[in-house]
Amino acid sequence: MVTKILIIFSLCLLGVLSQNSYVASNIQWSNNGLTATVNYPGNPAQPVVANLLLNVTFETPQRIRFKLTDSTTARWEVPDIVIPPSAPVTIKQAQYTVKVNSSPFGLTITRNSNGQVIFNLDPTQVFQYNNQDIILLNNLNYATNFYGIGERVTNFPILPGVYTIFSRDAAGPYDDGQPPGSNMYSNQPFYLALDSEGNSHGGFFLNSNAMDVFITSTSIKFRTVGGVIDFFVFVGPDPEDVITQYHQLVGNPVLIPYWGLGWNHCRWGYNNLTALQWAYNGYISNNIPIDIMWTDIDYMIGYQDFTLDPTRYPYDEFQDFIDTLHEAGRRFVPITDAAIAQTNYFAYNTGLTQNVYIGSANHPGALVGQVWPGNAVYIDWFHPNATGYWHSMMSQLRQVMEFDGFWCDMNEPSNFCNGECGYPEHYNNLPYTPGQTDLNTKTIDLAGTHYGGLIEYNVHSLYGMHMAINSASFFTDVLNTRPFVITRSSFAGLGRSASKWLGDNFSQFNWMAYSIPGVFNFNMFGIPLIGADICGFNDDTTPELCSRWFQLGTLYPFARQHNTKEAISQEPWMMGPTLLETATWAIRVRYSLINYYYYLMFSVSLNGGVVFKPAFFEYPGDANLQDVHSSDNFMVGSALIVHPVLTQGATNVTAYFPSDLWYNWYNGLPISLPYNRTIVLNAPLRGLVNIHMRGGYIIPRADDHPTAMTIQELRYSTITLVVALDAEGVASGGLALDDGLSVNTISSGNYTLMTYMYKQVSSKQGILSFTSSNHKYTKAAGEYPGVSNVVIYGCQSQISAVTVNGVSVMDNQQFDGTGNVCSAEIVGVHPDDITQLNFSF
Ligand code: MIG
Repeated sequence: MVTKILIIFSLCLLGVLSQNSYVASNIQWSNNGLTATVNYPGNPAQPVVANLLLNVTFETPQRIRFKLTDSTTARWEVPDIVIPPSAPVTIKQAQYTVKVNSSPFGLTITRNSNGQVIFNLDPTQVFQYNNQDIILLNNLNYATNFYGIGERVTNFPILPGVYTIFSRDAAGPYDDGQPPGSNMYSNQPFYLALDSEGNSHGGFFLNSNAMDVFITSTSIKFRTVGGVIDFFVFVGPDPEDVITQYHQLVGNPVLIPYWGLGWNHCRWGYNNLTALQWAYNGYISNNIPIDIMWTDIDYMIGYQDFTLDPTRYPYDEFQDFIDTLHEAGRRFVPITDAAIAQTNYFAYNTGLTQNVYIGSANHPGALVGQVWPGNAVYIDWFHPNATGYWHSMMSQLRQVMEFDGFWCDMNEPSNFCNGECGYPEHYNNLPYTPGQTDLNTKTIDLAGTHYGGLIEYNVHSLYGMHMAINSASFFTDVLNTRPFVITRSSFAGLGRSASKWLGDNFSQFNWMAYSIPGVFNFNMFGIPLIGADICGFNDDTTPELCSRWFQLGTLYPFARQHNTKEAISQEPWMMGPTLLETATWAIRVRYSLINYYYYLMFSVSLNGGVVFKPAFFEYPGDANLQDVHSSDNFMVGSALIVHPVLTQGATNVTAYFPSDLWYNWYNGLPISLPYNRTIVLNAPLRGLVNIHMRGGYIIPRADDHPTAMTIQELRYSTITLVVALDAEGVASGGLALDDGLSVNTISSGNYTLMTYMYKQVSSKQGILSFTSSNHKYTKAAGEYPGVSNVVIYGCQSQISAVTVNGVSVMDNQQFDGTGNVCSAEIVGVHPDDITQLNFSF
């Protein structure tokens, strides 16, 4: 009885506290939005921000922004993230409608095309605006799947629950006892929402403070400890629309160097140059392609940034090694940690002179934390000297170690103490604590002071992004080349400068499976060059897991093997013949697709969007893909679906195929009808991953993929156009040609975009046309020599002739009647001269 009363009493109390007591008045409409005052009348029981200003802007036809700020006192707002609209739109142009409820305050945003409410600040539900405890609820009232809200190891969609956003050096589940879904390195307060019919919309909460996100089957709620409410809603209505609308706001992904799509090798624990050379030579002697060699913190003197240990990595020999890589068209990437060792050496001393460190009340010049080198200090990226300092450190390092890309680690920023080592913590007694974990855990003092009066409490989660952006600008501004910068921590907007990997994972099958939602999410966040440590980082891998991970991971946009120093060797030749063969084939499959990957990366840099995606992006109305089969498969672009093996001991895979025509990528054999069902496919461990090509697409396959040792060589390879026919006998695809390195390729237009279109005109006749939407790139000698073969999947009879302007250009043909695959060898035409190939059957 007593308990019952207590429960009822506390429910009432909760009800009172969670009521929306704000009232909107003075609503002023303009052509491009509205403003209103939103006040808390009377005497609040707790300290609230009583006088708010609401500002709603129709930013683009598909994007609306609403902001709630304190009308009396300025509060912290995240700078320099979003790209403003060129000009706001009028109510007539907008594809949404906004309504404000006065008392209690409420706000709804509706998608005009179908009348669906896509944001509902519900006047009957909680709304709170306290100094360190702001609650914003989007109460949709209909069944919705939510995706995004990073960074965490997560299911896809996110299961109902509470999810924290605050940069943390933690590997998620099984690390320091945290459950799946706990907060990790990055801050990505963006979600994609999908109803059961596939209508999608999105939301982005531009706020850098620690927050919890509460997800139910019909709502999403944000609870943050600071900043303002600055919220963007995207109307969709398809998932890919939502993502391009979001990328328009935070920036399209940076165009990475061509070589960055190559195969990467890394491990922690190559303690000297001999060990690193051993790894490289292992690739060469086993005839395994290798593009990019990495070094972990092993190269430094006592883990001090920007130093190179001359005993273990002798300067001259090391530079010879890097020269060898460069001469073969390969690249080299070193790690750099976020904190500078507090030791009497050039990097620390220069930073002190230039005043670029985060300060604290205890140590005004430089707040002290502890990481690998012992005591360490942290860069204040808001200080006007920070960029110059960082660039000059990178230049000095590059004089002894000619790197091509940069790896930014520990930039949450990580600290082995909680707060400033040896001093009391701050902000560890908040009215509300996201994640119910002391926010100082494994990071620097949240009272840390930054240039311009900023405090670490507000800017903590921006550190990693700033480190990566300042590293990227060294490549663009100092070296005048495209950035290949891989960071662990990120914030929204990172992708327009830099890229990311998923951080420390474990050598376990479930971690391999979780990498797929991870790669999906970062594609949505605008960071398409993303991947997980292949074979697993922590713990010992097995030949089986490592082989399966190669089959999957070589198809991540960013494909890198990495390993902790504690674990057994997992280089492709170190675990027996199954791994050796499977790994080599897997890399070569990637090579066969390199033109396709580059085209996709180029396209998203131009237009926004995703490269590696859930199949529901292509089939939003297919309930099976939203649910059971949301992440046991993935698509690369629109043309390929992949069904990797994700469980131990399996030798086949239950593959779901959405409604379309599908052909085996390797040999063109069709998947038999009907679709919209699962089919059991063979999936041998010592073999190739199941990739199927969708009818309606053309992929330019690199001919030299079985022999090339670098992707650089594939720039000089002829291509086979693989044409997969849809039910109408039509297919199309593209190719992006550029120098692969220049910074201003897109702005200067110095590229060529080829489009291939095939049409089966009749059973006797087909036309393959070549057009280019931009034909500006002048190829270097021997580059992209053109089409050697055309292969048609879904072909009804053999090709009898291929002609250009009536002249035969066919040298050879083949037809496989069981598989309906026909092919023709093309001779005597230069790709730049052809506009059309005519096929006779
Ligand atoms: O505290 O540099 O995520 O990839 O090998 C560990 C050593 C520091 C964490 C990175 C990992 C890297 C490791 N680093």
